[in-house]
Parts: sequence; structure tokens; C-alpha cells
Amino acid sequence: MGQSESASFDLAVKALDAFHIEIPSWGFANTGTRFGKFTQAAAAATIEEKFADGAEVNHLTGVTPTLALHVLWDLPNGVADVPAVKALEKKFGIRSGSINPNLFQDQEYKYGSLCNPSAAIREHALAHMLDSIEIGKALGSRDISLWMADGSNYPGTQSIRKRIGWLEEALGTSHDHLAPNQRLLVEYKPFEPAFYHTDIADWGMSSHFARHAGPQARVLVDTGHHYTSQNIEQIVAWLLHTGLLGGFHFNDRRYADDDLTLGSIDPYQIFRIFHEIHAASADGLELDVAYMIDQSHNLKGKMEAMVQTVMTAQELYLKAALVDREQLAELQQSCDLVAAEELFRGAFWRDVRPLAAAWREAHGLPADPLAALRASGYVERISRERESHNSAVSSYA
Ligand code: LRH
Ligand code: MN
Repeated sequence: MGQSESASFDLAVKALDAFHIEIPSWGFANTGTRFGKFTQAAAAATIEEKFADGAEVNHLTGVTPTLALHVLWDLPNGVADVPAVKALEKKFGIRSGSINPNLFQDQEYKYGSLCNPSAAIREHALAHMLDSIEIGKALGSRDISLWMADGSNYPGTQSIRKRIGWLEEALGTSHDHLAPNQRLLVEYKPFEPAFYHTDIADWGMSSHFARHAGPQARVLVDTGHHYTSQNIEQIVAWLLHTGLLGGFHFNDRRYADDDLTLGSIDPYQIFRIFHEIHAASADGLELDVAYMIDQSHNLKGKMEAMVQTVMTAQELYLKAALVDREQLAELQQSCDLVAAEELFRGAFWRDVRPLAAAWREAHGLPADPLAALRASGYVERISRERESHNSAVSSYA
């Protein structure tokens, strides 16, 4: 391995040793679109099966030690389900990650949850937020990751400013209930399921609500929650500059919130985001960024899609880590555009898969986790075990 190669390997080790990514329990479940759900025999239907699949992904990749939980899908009995989840953490050797409240499926939430004109319904939604925070405390989970479907479908039908006030109040109260080490992550989304206005529609609104809620609140960037023409890495640079970047929900999309697998449509987008992260870290900014996957695998095998996504995330994070930032800074300063672009894009063109494979082998992991998954027969085994209860599908995940 030439000098430069060993230098790259050292950089790779430094980067990949620090890279963990959280996987969503709902990524293993039978999910669909409003036009239907194509069930998979291997899909996880119980919280135990979701932990089993999460543990298998961590076993193969070594970088997914936490599983994001969605409260009503994974702890339908609230705090009462915590002991059972703790037993699963012990059995499968992975921990509960971010706690995601469900403020979008109850019939009461037709006109909103924390932004609903009805004080009683806002109270009901706030109670679920506070339950979710208590579940987080009981599980030792740090992040309460909030996404709301709240909004409206027709102009003039709701007071946008009144809803801002109600949400400021609810998030302030929620923040006050956080444990000292907990964070409230505020996720924005421009539309869907609301199609006229969404109460937390962009990074500016999310930033305002986070600042207004308190010092433990941050902004969560779901890569699928942007208009196709938006410059997401510029938003990331702003959130890094303002100290409000709390984390990411990674996925990919061609049109809207398609929740496709990371890097399947625009891997260069994720590379540009990771570059902003590495550059900010190199400039000495204190970063505290949670990397999480938020995808629904309607057509791909769910285990394969998750392992593929983790590998892609590692490789894009590594490509961006290998950008020679000192040289790039000089070229940027001298406005040598083509040389700067060639250096920047050159890192993206680089095939880092051999480096990532070498890192995995150095950590006693399979060089190619996807090939290892296929060779393991894991999917065939769980298909046999779960087939019986996977024909009939009920809730979304
Ligand atoms: C909303 C969202 C949110 C989750 C859900 C599964 O589109 O991105 O983060 O609650 O997907
Ligand atoms: Mn999301």
C-alpha cells in the first residue's frame, strides 16, 4: 500500500471509526403507499422481529448500534412497554435510539395535533409528547425526534399565525420536560399529507421553533423533505453555522418524499452534505449530529435495502472525508474554480469500496456485508418463520 494509500487508509479509519448511523424499526415492516402495500414474508411485524433485524444489520456492518422507535408502532402501551423493550435490547445487543412520537394517525388529528384549533385535542397531543419524553428517559434514549403532519389543505381554512403560537407553547412545555441530556429534534417537511400549508414546512420555521423551545432543541434534516430545486447542503451549512443542526433522516428521492434508498438517485447530494459536515468539523465547530436512516422499503427486500443503505452511507461519508480540504480552501480562496471543482468532484469519483472493505476486515467484519447477508440465509430463515403472520397486514408499520 503506497504512502498516499496508507495515508488514505489512516484517514478512512479515523472517519469510519467515528461513523455510526441509526436504523428505523419501521424500515423492516410491511409498509406501502396509498395505492397499496406489497407484503414480504420476511417483514418484521413485532418489536422483537424489528430488534432481531436491527441486530443482524449491526452484526454485518458494525455501525448501527441503535434502533429508532416510533411510539405507537413499537410501544403501543407507552411507558408500560419499556421493560419488554429493555429485555429485547439485552437479548439482541443493540439499544433503543431516537423516540419518534406518533402525532399523525389518531382520528382526532384531522385538523392537526399540537396545532389543532381545539384546546382539548392539543392537550391530547401534548400528553403523547410528554409520554414519549418519559419513554425516552426510561430507555435512556437521548433524542425525541418530532415530525408532525399538521397543516391544512385549503386557503383561508386555518389561522397560520394562531397555529404558530399553539406550537410554540407546546414545544416550550415539551422542552421543559426534557432530562438534562435529552434533545428535542424538530423535523420539517414542505408538504404531504397537508397540501396547502404545513406548520413546520422548512428549516427556517424549524429553526425558530427550536430556538423558541429552548437550548436542548435542534433541527432535523430529512433529505426527502425539500423541493427538488432546493440546495440542501446550503441549508446544512446554515444550520452548522447557527449551531442548530441536530441530525439527519437519510433517504433518496426523484420527485417528493419518496423515501427511496440512500444514494439510489443522487449520491452526489449526500456527498455534498457530508462535505459540509467534515469541513465544519475541520474548522473546529463543535458538532453533535445524529445520523439516522428514514426509509420505507416497499419493493426491495427490507434487510438487503437496509444493509445496502448503511454501506452506501459509509462510502459517501468516507469519500467526503478524503477531500483534501486544505488544498480546496486555497483553491476556493484563489477562486480557481475548475481546479477546486476537479479536486472536490475527484474525491466523489474515487472508488472507496476497497478502503471501506479493508476497514471492515480490520474490525473483524465481512468486507462485503451485502454478500454476507445473502450467504447467511438470514432472509430465507425469517421468511419461513414469519410467513404465517405476514399475509394479513393491518397498520402502516
Ligand atoms: C415523515 C417522516 C417522519 C417519520 C415518518 C416515518 O415523512 O419522514 O420522520 O415519522 O417519515
Ligand atoms: Mn423523516
